[in-house]
Amino acid sequence: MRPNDACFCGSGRKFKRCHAPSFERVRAGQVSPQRPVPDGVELPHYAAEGGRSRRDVPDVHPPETIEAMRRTGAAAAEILRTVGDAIAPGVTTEELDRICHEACLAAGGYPSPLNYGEPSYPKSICTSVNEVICHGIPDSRALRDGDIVNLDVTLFREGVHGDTNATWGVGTIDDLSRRLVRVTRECLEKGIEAVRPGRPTSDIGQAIQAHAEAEGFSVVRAFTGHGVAHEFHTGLHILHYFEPRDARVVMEPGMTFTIEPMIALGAWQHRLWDDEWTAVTTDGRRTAQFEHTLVVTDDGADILTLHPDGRWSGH
Ligand code: EYF
Ligand code: CO
Ligand code: CO
Repeated sequence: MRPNDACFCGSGRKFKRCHAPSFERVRAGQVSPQRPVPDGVELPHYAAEGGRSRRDVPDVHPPETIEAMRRTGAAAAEILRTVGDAIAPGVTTEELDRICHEACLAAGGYPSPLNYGEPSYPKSICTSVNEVICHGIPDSRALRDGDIVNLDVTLFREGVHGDTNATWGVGTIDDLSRRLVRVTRECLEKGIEAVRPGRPTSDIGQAIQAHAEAEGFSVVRAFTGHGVAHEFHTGLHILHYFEPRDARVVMEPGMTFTIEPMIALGAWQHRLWDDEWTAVTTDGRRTAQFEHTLVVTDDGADILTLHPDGRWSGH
């Protein structure tokens, strides 16, 4: 399709003024030096030297831990909202990282992504634009009118992590991107509704996959929800598609984990950029994601990363 052709979507507008911008691939910008963390901040074990989470830890927690996670989760939700409020055309993802980093410290916590993993992640937030599925590294690229951007915030405070993310449109976005963002949020809602003690974790992926595919979208397979509490990631994996082998893992009251579906317009397969972190779709089409940290209750789930005003971030 050439720039002056009528757009394939039937809008009657020229391709260049309609869907062409959403076919442009995201290109990496410059990554600035790591931000300092002042003395006195409570650090997770990997903060100084990098490294992964300890996977072989319990996923069911006592009430004191759940209450700490509720406080940390609410603070993470407030930070996500604060950073999201700064989204606008022309704002760089590096500026969003600065806002997140400072907000985590101001809240008396540590931005969990900073120095996490092997090789260690260099920033305090993940910013994933358009076809970037997850783990986008903030850089000098400015957001553009029509982009979609996911912000993934995790706060470590009181010895526990609160992990939450949401997707926003930047300026005015096309109808298909708007529908992708809405359906992705609905996928997370349906995943949360499937949480029930005594039921297998595979119920969650089954509910999410059914909704995404009924809407003509696909579910990214390679990245999953995870157990979370004192460690950022435990050995518990929450798949966002149906996997019968997951029927062996049964949900219990006090169990804490994230659900974080990544839903794609086209192919669900991914590849990594040369930075070894940034995951993109193989066909370059867009994805969206929403995430909450949850606890299994006696009759369902509580969202631990709910904003104190009860509203979800993103739109
Ligand atoms: C290929 C990391 C990145 N991993 C997971 C390190 O659960 C998360 N978000 O909801 C999550 C966030 C981050 C993260 C931030 C940095 N990492 C590890 C392994 C592979 C990878 O990217
Ligand atoms: Co997250
Ligand atoms: Co997560």
